[in-house]
Amino acid sequence: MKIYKTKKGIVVHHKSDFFLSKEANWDSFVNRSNLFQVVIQEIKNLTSDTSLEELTIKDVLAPISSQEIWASGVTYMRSRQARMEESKDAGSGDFYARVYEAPRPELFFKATASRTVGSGQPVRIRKDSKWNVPEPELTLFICTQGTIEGYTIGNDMSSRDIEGENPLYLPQAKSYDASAAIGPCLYVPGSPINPDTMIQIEISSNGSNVFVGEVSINRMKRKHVELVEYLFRETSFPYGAYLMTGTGIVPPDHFTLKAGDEVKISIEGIGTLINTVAG
Ligand code: DO4
Ligand code: MG
Repeated sequence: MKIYKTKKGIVVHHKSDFFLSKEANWDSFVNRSNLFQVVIQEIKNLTSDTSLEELTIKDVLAPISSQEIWASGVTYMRSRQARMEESKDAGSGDFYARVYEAPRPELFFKATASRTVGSGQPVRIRKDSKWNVPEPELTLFICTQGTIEGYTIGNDMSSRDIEGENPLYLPQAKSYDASAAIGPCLYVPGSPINPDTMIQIEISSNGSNVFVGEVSINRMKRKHVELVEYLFRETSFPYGAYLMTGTGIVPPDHFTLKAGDEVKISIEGIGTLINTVAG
């Protein structure tokens, strides 16, 4: 099942049918435990509407209202290696090796809805940064009770020169206007996502591919429930929360995004998140 936040309201796509929910409030609709089961019951009382099938990219909004987006770091070997390399002059490479092995994961606050864009909307790079990359990440949706109810695609836009200069600059490298993209929908499969699910990224500049990459989520060092357990330990989320699970794909060091580039991130079962870098 896929749940879309659209300009027309909340649209549920299940099997080949599309339904417009009677509930218009995103927070109340998604923040429920056993989301798959409760929505299955609700759509039994709705009539499917084929016109909703024509939802264009312009009608789809980021699947977020009052939820906070958090992110996990250094959960894949590729991220550990890239962070150690970028921060070696700051003498902080060792911290990344340590957090990769430590019981406690790296978790950081990424964005609220006001700094988040959906598919089809521009992401931004900071004007005071010269080295910027997208980070394609499977993103969990967790309800207030702490259970994983769904998934979306996340782009954790990152300024590598800022985080590499000093790890204490991480919040500035990660959190600024339009630094997070999620979408195109909230995918609610009703059971945990297949561990062999692939994440793919394609970056194009002036119509030509400049970077492609892929990784399976089974390459992640930590379990999803382990990340969620730490996130919810001493923090409550009255509207539920999103948690980006870290990147396993980092472009080579000479690569940086520039205005006009298009970033396409696809995750099997969820769809494709498409964003252009703002000028
Ligand atoms: O520690 C820096 C950020 C790590 C991160 O965002 C990732 O691994 O995806
Ligand atoms: Mg990341």
